[in-house]
Amino acid sequence: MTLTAEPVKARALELDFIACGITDPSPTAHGDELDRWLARGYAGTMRYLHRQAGRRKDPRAIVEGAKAVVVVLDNYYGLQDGPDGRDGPDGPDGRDRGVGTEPKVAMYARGEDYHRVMAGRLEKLAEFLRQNGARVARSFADAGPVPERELARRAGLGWIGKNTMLVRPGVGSWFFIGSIFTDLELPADQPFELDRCGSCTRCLDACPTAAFVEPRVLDATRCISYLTIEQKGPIPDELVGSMDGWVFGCDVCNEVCPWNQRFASPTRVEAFRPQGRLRGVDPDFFDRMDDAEFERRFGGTPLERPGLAGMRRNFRAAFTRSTHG
Ligand code: B12
Ligand code: SF4
Ligand code: SF4
Repeated sequence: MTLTAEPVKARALELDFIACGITDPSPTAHGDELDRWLARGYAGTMRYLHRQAGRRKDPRAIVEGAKAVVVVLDNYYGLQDGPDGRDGPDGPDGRDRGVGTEPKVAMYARGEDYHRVMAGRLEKLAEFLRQNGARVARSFADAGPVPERELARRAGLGWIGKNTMLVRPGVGSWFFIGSIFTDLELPADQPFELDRCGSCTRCLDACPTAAFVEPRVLDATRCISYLTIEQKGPIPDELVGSMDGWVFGCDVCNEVCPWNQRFASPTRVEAFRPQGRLRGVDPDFFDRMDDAEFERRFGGTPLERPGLAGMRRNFRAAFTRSTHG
């Protein structure tokens, strides 16, 4: 059976993915960047990135027999919150109460766990491939050794912005990337080769912790997202005063991007709707809580990753003032 790209893309859109492109699993053109990045220690304690490097550079080693990779984008841009809306610091009245009063949670983590939300819909797309003759159709969403941004760029879905995000013309970058490795020989799209950032440097200038070493090179060990979610142990003293109220992830380099400011539109995926988990809480919220209560309230949510000790650490750092007064 021969399947063309069009029905696959149509099925992806039906499943509320906002875009779909196809590439092959051949070695990436940017393996050297990954090696340099790892060698300079920018991955910090994310040791899995070292272990996965070989497969990230040569995606043929990820799924045996795969001949094509179907890449999809999943918009998570907030439904009820406005462009500056957050779980904090804006109150229900929309008034910004300023840093130091309410915690900010990155937009991607405000709804249901995206791994689960994406997995179900990716599996439906994989099923469609199987119905059309695929013997191999394995899906990934932010789990596994897949160089997702690079494959998405190669599938024609956007360019790598100076903030390292995949940015899509007419869309911006508020989306997740998912992929399906299949043995179907689907025709590949043209890679996205243009750099649409031009002379803009807003993301580099706005980063609260100056985490960009140069355009497209992020020292993750300075990034608030890494410090609040991935890192074990204390947040370095030097950075504690720069957390700008963020207690889980950080959206600054996405928020300031003109492509997002101009084009972001609310997701159709209800499960990404913000749940306001930390709305209205005070700086001592986690200090008053024990493990059992944390598990009851935040088990199965993204906050489980840093855990109670991590969230206490994040709150202490986020509410330490530096330049904000
Ligand atoms: C580790 C990781 C992190 C780390 C490190 C981030 C980083 N920039 O490397 C931390 C914890 C800091 C992080 C933070 C965030 N992350 Co993250 N993260 C990942 C993960 C698991 C691996 C990324 C990785 O390999 N990094 C190492 C660098 C070297 O690789 P890379 O970023 O893929 O870069 C490649 C290309 O850029 C290319 N390249 C390099 N230079 C150049 C130059 C040119 C000209 C070109 C064309 C290509 C190119 O080569 C690189 C190596 O292959 C991916 C999922 C995945 N499996 O890929 C999600 C992922 C990148 N994260 C994602 C998100 C949403 C975020 C946050 C926005 C979450 C938040 N709000 O807190 C922030 C954004 C911070 C930022 N500016 O990157 C999304 C990004 C979606 C998108 N639109 O791009 C991903 C794809 C997860 C997903 N499935 O949706 N993340
Ligand atoms: S997520 Fe925040 S801290 Fe990390 S690079 Fe972007 S602006 Fe900087
Ligand atoms: S803020 Fe400017 S430089 Fe940064 S990714 Fe967006 S367009 Fe590119």
